[in-house]
Amino acid sequence: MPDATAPTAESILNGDPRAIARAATLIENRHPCGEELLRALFPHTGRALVAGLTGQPGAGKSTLVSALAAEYRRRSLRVAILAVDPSSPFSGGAILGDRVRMMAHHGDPSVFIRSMATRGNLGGLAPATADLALLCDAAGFDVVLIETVGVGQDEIDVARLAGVTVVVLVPGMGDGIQALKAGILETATLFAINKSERPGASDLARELHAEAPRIPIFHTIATEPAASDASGVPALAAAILDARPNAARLAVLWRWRLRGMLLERLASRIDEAKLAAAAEQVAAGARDPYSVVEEWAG
Ligand SMILES: Nc1nc2c(ncn2[C@@H]2O[C@H](COP(=O)(O)OP(=O)(O)O)[C@@H](O)[C@H]2O)c(=O)[nH]1
Ligand SMILES: [Mg+2]
Repeated sequence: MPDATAPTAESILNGDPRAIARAATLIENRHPCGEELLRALFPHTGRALVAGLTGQPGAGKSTLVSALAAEYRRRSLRVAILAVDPSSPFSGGAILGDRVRMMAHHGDPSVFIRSMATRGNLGGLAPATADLALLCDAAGFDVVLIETVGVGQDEIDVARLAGVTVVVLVPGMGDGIQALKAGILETATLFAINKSERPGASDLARELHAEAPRIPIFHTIATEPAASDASGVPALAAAILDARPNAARLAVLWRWRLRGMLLERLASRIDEAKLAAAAEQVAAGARDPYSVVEEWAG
């Protein structure tokens, strides 16, 4: 489907910021032009390191992402930041807050920042975010940092699609570890205990180590100057780069990703009117649901 507003693959490969922003919008809206573009760009991807940072609201993820971005810029790496906000209508302020925080990088063409709203995203959050990460990869960004709130399944899915997943925790979170266990803990590549100047940081580290002994733990104070060793940010930034997934891990990631893409495509084929009619028949006892599924998907 030709679209006058769709940027060329070449403009993305050249890192043209306006082209990247327009492509990101097409991809976020699941426009067919976005997919066409990604298909052309795919052979030029695979260089970027994609890291997801997840954790409870207020853990300091945005602050930490901004600090990591500053550290990577210090190393002359280009950084893309994708901030995924929960779909709650109460989160409007959070988007604004993140924007303000990220102003530190405003005007730096080597930092691309995108806030994504999950609300009204038809195809699901994870596929759109993963596609945006590919776009940034093709556009030449060395590191893609995805901030996601580790609360819902959608967010866990986002974390699962990143090559490296940093679970951000804070001391004194009480039974927080138990709550985390359900989903996000097993997706962790690294733990960051942020606000580690607070009491309880070493207790939390002990608890985490008992729970997941093989996952490295970093102590950070994201509000300290990023370059200072006291912030713990240079060490975390280096560990993220070192955790680059190997070929076997990438295949696992792509298996999840392909499954998600297939489900997204199949879901889009469901004829809603036909579905509603069949549902009425099943509800009235005129048909059994198994034969409906067999007839459509068999
Ligand atoms: N004391 C302290 N405060 C922090 C630290 N990191 C972030 N904060 C503060 O925690 C609050 C929430 O941070 P934010 O980055 O918005 O958290 P997010 O919701 O996880 O993105 C802000 O007021 C930050 O300034 C830290 O290491 N120590
Ligand atoms: Mg945030």
